[in-house]
Amino acid sequence: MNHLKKQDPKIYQAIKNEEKRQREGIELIASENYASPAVREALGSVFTNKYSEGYPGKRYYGGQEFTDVVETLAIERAKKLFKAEHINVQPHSGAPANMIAYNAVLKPGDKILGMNLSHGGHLTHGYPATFSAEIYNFIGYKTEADGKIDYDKLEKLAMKEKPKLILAGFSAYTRQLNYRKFSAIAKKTKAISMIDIAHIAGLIAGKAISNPIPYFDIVTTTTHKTLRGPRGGMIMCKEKYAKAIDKASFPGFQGGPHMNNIAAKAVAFGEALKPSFRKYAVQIIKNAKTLEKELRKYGFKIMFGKTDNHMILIDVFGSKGVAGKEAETALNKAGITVNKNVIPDDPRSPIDPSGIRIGTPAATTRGMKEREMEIIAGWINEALENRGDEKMLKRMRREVKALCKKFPIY
Ligand code: DSN
Repeated sequence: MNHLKKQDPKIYQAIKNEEKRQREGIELIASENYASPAVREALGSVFTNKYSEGYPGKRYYGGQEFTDVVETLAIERAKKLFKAEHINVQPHSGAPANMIAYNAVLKPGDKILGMNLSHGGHLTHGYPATFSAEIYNFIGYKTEADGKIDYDKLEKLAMKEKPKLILAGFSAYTRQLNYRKFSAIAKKTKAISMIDIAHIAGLIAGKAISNPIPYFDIVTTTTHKTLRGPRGGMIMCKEKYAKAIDKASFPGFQGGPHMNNIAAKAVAFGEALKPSFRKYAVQIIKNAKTLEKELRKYGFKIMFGKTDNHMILIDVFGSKGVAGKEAETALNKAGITVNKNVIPDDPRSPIDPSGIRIGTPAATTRGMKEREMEIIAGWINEALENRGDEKMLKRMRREVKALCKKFPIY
């Protein structure tokens, strides 16, 4: 980064510091990962200079010979990975992808059945402070005490509310969804079925969990979580909705697609098609299950019963009397990054909730396995039990750094 170093030392230094932070700490934020050097090269390429409104073969501006190559490759590779009928790789990220999908098939005021945020849903699935919640009429469904979704209850709710769209998917839920049931309920109530697979896309691509795409009319995702690509979004759908989705993306919601990002998505999809990605996806879940088992031994209360995917939601307040924010801060001091998170019907405020959410995709990318998960669980327990002991947290930070050194990111 010689140019940057000379021209803008402040930004250069911040990047260097961030590199160090990532290198020396354990990343347990369930939605984060490390993109490969090849993905980052595509992201930093000259495609960032190009405007290319429209789609391959149908652009508004000239000079599209090579943008068409990368966008077509991204679509073809994603189709191989997910077996979708139609794919749009232009959404800038997950929230815009959801907005585009809603806009494609709904009118303002239409009803959407989505998962309640505190039960694992996402902001864009109906949280009152979002634009989508201003435009559409969201009804939330919840999980049961055993952590599962009661599909009979969901069906009754759908029959009563008659939503135009039934939305599956989550950002903090840890159990496997019954795609077939979602699809059957949508069919029975004549609703459009949609699933947001942002969190589990990499697990699906790596065949570590089953593929929901055949069961849903519309599927949205991000490309930077378990899928380990650049920050970005994507929409997959049945051919029936292809035109509406494309139109809602451009010109409906977005302007020029970020072609450097689309090139990087294509590279990431190429990586996910390799056999090694399957091993990676399987290991992510093995690591999450080991972490969960170990945390249980230390008396942590695991939400939703257990994990079937890459993340674990822990009620740290209920288990150890530590609020989510305090837990996040103590772990950060020890070099372990997590995020505070609401738990189902959290009695505390979203600003300082009862839980923390942890996930294994990033640690797995750097090669950590079950043995390291056992060590990390011990650290989490020690840091939270002794959260006021600055000396101990500092010592732990050194131990964390030493472990990280054995598992380089790049
Ligand atoms: N911020 C992402 C996550 O952490 O799950 C979702 O938007």
